[in-house]
Amino acid sequence: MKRRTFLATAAGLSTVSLAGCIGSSLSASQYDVGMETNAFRPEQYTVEVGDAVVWGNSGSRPHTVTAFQDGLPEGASYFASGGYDSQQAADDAWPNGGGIQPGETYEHVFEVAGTYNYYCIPHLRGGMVGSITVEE
Ligand SMILES: [Cu+2]
Repeated sequence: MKRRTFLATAAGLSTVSLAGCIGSSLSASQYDVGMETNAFRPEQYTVEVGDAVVWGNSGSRPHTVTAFQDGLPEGASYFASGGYDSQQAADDAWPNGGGIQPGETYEHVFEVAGTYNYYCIPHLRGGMVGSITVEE
């Protein structure tokens, strides 16, 4: 019993010290598109059909990857961090769901060619938008 308590406390302490670090522990090799203050970097990214894109929160605040439903390529499936199947559902869930925390990643595999526009729910007004181009 005592040991469990000690371990739980130690885990709590290490979480606090990590949160105190500047930035996240992600390295640029762990993701394709970074998420920083009010920006996806790079804002435009190109892959081929069947490729996965990995977004990584390299900043210090939670972000989302949320597709704009309008203009999705025909036959493409909707995508959003948190796994929502519509833009409305993703918007409704925020801020209780869909967040990608600093140091976390989100991945989506693109099966249909075309251009996909997406945004970050809390930072849309700050201009945090991006696009993925999927080539045949
Ligand atoms: Cu954001």
